[in-house]
Amino acid sequence: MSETKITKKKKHDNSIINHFKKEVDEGLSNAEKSLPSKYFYDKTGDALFVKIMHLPEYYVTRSEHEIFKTQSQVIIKALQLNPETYFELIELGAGDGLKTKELLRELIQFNYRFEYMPVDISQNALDKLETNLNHELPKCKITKEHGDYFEVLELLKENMHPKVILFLGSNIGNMPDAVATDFLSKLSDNLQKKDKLFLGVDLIKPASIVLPAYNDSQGITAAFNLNLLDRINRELEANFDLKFFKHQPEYKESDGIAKSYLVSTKAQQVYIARLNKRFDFYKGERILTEISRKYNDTILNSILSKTDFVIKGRITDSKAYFANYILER
Ligand code: AVJ
Repeated sequence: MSETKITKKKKHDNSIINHFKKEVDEGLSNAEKSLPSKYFYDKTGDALFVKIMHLPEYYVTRSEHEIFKTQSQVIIKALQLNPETYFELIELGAGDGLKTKELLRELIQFNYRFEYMPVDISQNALDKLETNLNHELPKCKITKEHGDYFEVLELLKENMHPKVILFLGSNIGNMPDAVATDFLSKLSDNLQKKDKLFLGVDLIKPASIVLPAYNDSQGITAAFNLNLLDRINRELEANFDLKFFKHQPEYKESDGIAKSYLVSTKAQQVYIARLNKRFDFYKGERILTEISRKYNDTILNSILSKTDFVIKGRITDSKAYFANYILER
């Protein structure tokens, strides 16, 4: 007998929550506590991230947006797109699609034949994006996919249409280099010879610029980080007292990795009902909640050397804060 749509959805939801439980349990049981940053993005987290993207200190989005706004024809040329050849434009972690819209507008204006496929971990963000695009760019054909980056790889094998993968916003920076290497290898294994990856990365620069981007004066990034504990409270029936955890960002230009922690400001115990477990925190103990790696050509090349991707081009903003690389396998 075939399953109903509702049973399927319930099963899907169950598997998401079980995954969440498992990863929270593992992360908080480690000697050095950590939580996966992908769980930032619930409804509250999405809204806070939209605020982050507009913060004066958060140069990341603005720099990449400038590239899309002022160099969309350069992008189209670099991707060797042809108006006659149908292609799929697949965006990993599409979010609100603000930057991509600049490119979509240009492609539609010049009658390129393509379908836009945004992928995101947040169903909420995807639904909003679809509504917005139907309104602003009604000619754009859009098919959304809900899931994390790895889940979506399989989808790429479904047909042989030429593909352009957008992986923007330095989202790859949330992965440790070994994970990024593994992910890019798997991605290239799922692509055909002439397919392209358009990869946006934040470039290594002084701490005086990077650190404020993760420690804004309005405390939005702090709220974004702390929302992770609140989400655990809500979804896993935990009792984290947010008063006693503090946002703590770190960045050294010499290692090029911004890190966000939540510090326990006193010795305390937290109970997570849905795990039926207690977790002890000593005063000053930290949970690593996010890494945001910054890159240069050397670092990127060392990652790519273990994959089938090669660099075909590089576009930067006027301040050279950010780079979009064109990669081909
Ligand atoms: C969306 C992962 C690129 O790491 O800069 C912003 C997320 N975290 N402020 C980043 C984020 C804190 C962002 N990425």
